[in-house]
This record gives sequence, C-alpha cells and structure tokens, in this order.
Amino acid sequence: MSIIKACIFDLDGVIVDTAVYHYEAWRRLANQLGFDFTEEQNEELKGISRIESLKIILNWGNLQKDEDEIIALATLKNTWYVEMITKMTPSEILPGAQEFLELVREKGYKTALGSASKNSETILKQIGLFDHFDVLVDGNKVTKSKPDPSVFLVGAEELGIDPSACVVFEDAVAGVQAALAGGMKVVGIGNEKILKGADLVVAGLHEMTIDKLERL
Ligand code: B16
Ligand code: MG
Repeated sequence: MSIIKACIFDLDGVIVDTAVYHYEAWRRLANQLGFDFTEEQNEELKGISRIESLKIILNWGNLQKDEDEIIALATLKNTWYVEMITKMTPSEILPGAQEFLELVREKGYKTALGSASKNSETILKQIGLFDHFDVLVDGNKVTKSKPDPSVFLVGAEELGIDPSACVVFEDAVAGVQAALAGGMKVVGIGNEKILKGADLVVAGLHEMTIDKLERL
C-alpha cells in the first residue's frame, strides 16, 4: 500500500452536482435585485462560502449592502436552495462516486467529507451517502473559506491521520489550492488546464482506481 491512508472528498462537483441548484437560487436573487449573471461567472463561486459568494455576486451587480442586508439576502437564497436540495434523490450521485467511496473503504482507507457547505448533512442524507464517511467537516465546523486549508486539516485531524497521508478530491481551484496549502496530495476533478497544481486530474470519480491512488 502507498503512503496514502485517507481520502477527503469535496461535496459539490465531486460527489454530487449541487452547483446547478446554487446557480438557480443565486440567479433568482440577482434577478430580484435587478441584474443577471452567466453560467461562466457561476464557475467562480464553486467551493466559495455562501457569504463570500454573495459578496462577489453583489459586486457583479454594482450593489452595496450592509452586513445585516447581506445576511438577510444569503438566508433568502438558502431558503430557495434548501427547497431544491430536499427534493434530491440518490439518482443525482455523480458517476462512480458511490462505487469509489465503497471501494476505498473496503481497501481500508479512511474517508472524510471536506465541504464549504452548511447543507452537507441534508444533501448526504437525501442521496443516501451519509454513512459513507468516517468524518464530516463542513461550513458549520470551519469558518475560514477555501483556499484556506482548515476544512481539510480538521478532517485529517479528526481522522487521526497526518495531512501528508491524505488525498483530497476537489473540483474547484480554491479547493485544490486549499489541499496543497495543507500539505496534502490532490486529485482534481474536471479540467487539468484549470486545476493547476493537482497531482492528477480525472474527469470524475468513475475514472479513479486503487492503482491511481497508490501511485500518487
Ligand atoms: P452552502 P463544496 C460549496 O460546496 C459550493 O461549491 C459553493 O458554491 C457554496 O457556496 C458553498 O458550498 C456553501 O454552500 O450555501 O450550502 O453553505 O464544493 O465545498 O462542497
Ligand atoms: Mg466543489
């Protein structure tokens, strides 16, 4: 076996595609405020916390809001988002994600979730993967946003495994940077031209094998 002892998974874009629901809810909010933004702009919000995302969106609309208004707007967006994610089903698990999670556990690797989302528990329960992780670390436990490595470092600590023996699976640039800053190996999920610095980039977890994991 390689030096890798644990796999830490991001949620949105790695296990499930909740970005479409985030986009719909953020767009509804922006439209209500009198402007719109593109799917391309939405890419920039991946892996970024709710409040940070809202600040970026308000900037696109050239709007300035005080902290109380920001919290009220983020809460409104979240109400719409939760309405959508509570209708999710296991059919929305990304290809190969469940199979790879089950495979690594069977081979003795520890698993953790490392997500910026405060809704990760709801999502994992909806898609039936809540019990597939030894440890869950999300936006409720960690306040510093990726690219800060906190979310992954807390995951490694709770698993009792040195960061150097962890591999992070991430679809967002900020998440790849966070894993590297934490001294971890990182497998990018998506485009290798975008996910610079990752040790390996695959299109999705359906392309991952134990052999690839051990060669990292
Ligand atoms: P919530 P990840 C991130 O999930 C999303 O990519 C990002 O778009 C979202 O703003 C963030 O979670 C916070 O989500 O509003 O549910 O707390 O990729 O880190 O799993
Ligand atoms: Mg993500």
